[in-house]
Amino acid sequence: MRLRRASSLLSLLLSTALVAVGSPASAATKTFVDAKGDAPFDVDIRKVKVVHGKKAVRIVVRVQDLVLDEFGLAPESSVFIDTKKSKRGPEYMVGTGGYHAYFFAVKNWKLLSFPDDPYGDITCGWKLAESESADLLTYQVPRSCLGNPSRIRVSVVIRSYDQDGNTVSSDKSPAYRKFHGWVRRG
Ligand SMILES: [Ca+2]
Repeated sequence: MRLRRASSLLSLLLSTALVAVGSPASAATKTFVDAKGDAPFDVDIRKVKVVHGKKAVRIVVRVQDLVLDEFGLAPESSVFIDTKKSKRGPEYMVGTGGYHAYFFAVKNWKLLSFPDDPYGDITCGWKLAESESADLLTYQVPRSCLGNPSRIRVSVVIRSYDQDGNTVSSDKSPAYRKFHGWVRRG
């Protein structure tokens, strides 16, 4: 499932890149730089790019040296998406972990299962692509999955674990339970 999502996103990204050349104003984009060396290289977040287009939100996370395991999976990652300033914390999370990619509703920074989807596989068309060679994790979520917000902001966490499931290291961008700036719909 993951691989199919990844390959379809790749082809989507390629076609989007070609289209974007002719319509640079179609999405609002902000890039946030994260400190280098504040975490071990395999979880060290360097950049978080948020592209808020008319139909989808794309979050591209660059890690200093992304290492995928034998299953082609990155360390655990969480992209928390805030859509309502009036409600505490983010409303959604898209991420990876436990050999799985998932999309959850969130309340007070805690993951909520959608009623029909306890494993976060809600099928609203979100996608994930991981590139070890480019050190990029790319998450794409249709705006309709997010309640069509006028603006969003994100908080990113990447963790690695030892064999017992204990957190070995992590990087949080911009910081624990803090968000980068708002990005309005382009
Ligand atoms: Ca960092």
